[in-house]
Order: sequence, then C-alpha cells, then structure tokens
Amino acid sequence: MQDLDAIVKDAFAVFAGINDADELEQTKARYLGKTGALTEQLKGLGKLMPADRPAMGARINAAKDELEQALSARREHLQNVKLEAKLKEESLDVTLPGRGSGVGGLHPVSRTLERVEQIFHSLGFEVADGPEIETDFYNFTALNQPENHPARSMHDTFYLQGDNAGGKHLLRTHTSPIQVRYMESHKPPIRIIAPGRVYRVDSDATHSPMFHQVEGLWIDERISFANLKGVVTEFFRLFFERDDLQVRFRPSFFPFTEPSAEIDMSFGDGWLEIGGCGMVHPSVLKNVNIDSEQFQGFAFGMGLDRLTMLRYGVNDLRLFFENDLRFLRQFR
Ligand code: 2NL
Repeated sequence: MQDLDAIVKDAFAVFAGINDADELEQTKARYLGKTGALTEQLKGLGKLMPADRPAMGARINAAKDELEQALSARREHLQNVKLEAKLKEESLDVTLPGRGSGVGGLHPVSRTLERVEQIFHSLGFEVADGPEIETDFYNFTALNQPENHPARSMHDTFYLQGDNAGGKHLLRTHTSPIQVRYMESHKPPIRIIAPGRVYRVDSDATHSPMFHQVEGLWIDERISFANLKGVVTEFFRLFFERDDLQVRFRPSFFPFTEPSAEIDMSFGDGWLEIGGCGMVHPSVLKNVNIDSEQFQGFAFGMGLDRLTMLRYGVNDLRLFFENDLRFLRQFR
C-alpha cells in the first residue's frame, strides 16, 4: 500500500503544475475517483486489523480533505488567471471619443427622381404609382403588344414561377402598366408621370436587370404632337439647366404609340438619344375604355439611370447598384 503522505505530496505537486481547469478536474479522479489512489486506500481498510481501522480511516479522510482544499485553491487560482487575461484583452479606453453616427444621403437616382417629379409637377403633372409584379395583360396586352413579340419571351422578361392558372405574372418591363391602370380608373383629362423600377433580362456596363424609368402621359380632347414636343423640350431644358438645349424627334415604332419617335437632345457637337415617345395608339385607349374619337394624347418614356449618368458624369451604370459607399458619398 502506497504511503498516504507520499500520495498527498505527489497530488500537491501535480495540482500545482496544472494550468488548465478541465485538466485539473480530470486529474482529480486519479486521487479521489472510483479507482483513485485515496479511494483504493479506503477499500484497503478492510484488510487491516479491526482495531487499526478507525485511526487509519481518520488519516485517509484527513488526506482527502487536504486534497479537496488543494484542488479548490488551484481552481480559484486558475479562474483568477483566466479573468485577468480576459480583462486585459477587453481593456477599453473610456476616454476615447465616440464614433458618432454617419450622416446618410439620397441615392443619386433618387435625387434625379425628385428633380424629375418637381419639374413635371411645375408643368401640371401628377405622380402615379403601381405594382412591380404585373400581369401579362397590363404589361403587354393592353399596350397593343403582339402575342408573338420577342419582348414577351422568357429571354427578355422575368416571369414568376408556378402561377399560370390565373394568368402569367411577371416583373414589369416598363412603367406603362402604371399608366394603363390609371387610365382604367380615371377619366380624362389625365396628366401624369409614372416613375419606378423596371426589370429586363439584360446585364452589362450599360444594362442592369433592374433599372429605373419614368414615363409620362397626357390625355385630353385636343392634345397634339406639338404639345408633346413642347413638354419634352421644356423638361430637358429645365433638367439640364440649359436654355439653349435642342430636342429632335426621329421617326420610330412602338406598338403602343402612333406615330412614334425617338427623342434626341443636343449634346456637345452632336445628338444623344435620350428617350422615346408618340401619340397614344387608339387601340390602347380602347383597351381602357377611353373614346379615341373624343380623346387623344401623347406618351413618352426615358431612363432615370441614364439621366443620372448624364447629369453627374457617371460612365458605368453598375456603380448605381453596387452600394459602394466610396461612390455614393460623392452625392451627399
Ligand atoms: C423609351 C420609350 C415610351 C411610351 C413609352 C406609353 C404608355 C402608354 C401608352 C402609350 Cl400607357 N405609350 N409609353 C410610349 C412611347 C415610348 O418609352 O425609350 N423608354 C425608355
């Protein structure tokens, strides 16, 4: 049988050398566990003469107490060391100045939108809104878009999955459906702009799958192509703050207008295409129950992102959608 004093001495030395709390608890078992050294001593009591058992039992229990005390002391020591290390690591300088809260600002495209709305408001236009998820009817059919037109294909338009029963749903490809809905629920005279996000399957330096458009619509009894040119020209002169800015119409085609034109504005020595327009097609008016004999009007459309690029001299459309603060901060 190992000498009790030797066991205690050995345990003290071992405990003192342990620097990890878990390891300390595991080592405890070597002395006080089911098969630990002191436990073995207790089991050996039965082999002693009955008269010797009480004294030996008392000595073993005293040794157990000593070990428990040594363990507690080591535990506390390790805890203190750990706490010291943690406090040191988390030391914080309460005298440092606060970080403050950063001042945000409007996105450049939002600034353009506000400017566009303000200008058209000054020309008597209201701002209309509508859903970004549209039906085939409001996005295409009501706008006189033929059933087999390539814009209606999955290559060009984002269709939503799994709801073909009640008519296809899609992400609107232009803001015209806002105007179709408005014409359905309002009688002429109608004078609105319809700005918003639109979606097309397209992505490169000049095309983003999501971009911003603003369309305009003026319907009344005597609205002419001359009114269209006047409004569009006045808008661009106000927007770019240039009284000498020229606007030119080039013949074009859209299914929803007749006649149709591309809008060019003077830019340096040349011309720049900046939008499209035309007189609202009688079939479109018929689709929203407006009498095309009594009423007529014009519509136009342009890209808000493009307007923003021109106004601020930004050369890559993707910068607007990357949320890089180094870019956005320049517009605060
Ligand atoms: C472009 C061309 C255009 C329209 C949009 C329109 C809307 C209704 C009826 C008729 Cl409800 N027309 N919108 C008309 C002509 C051109 O946009 O280049 N957009 C970026």
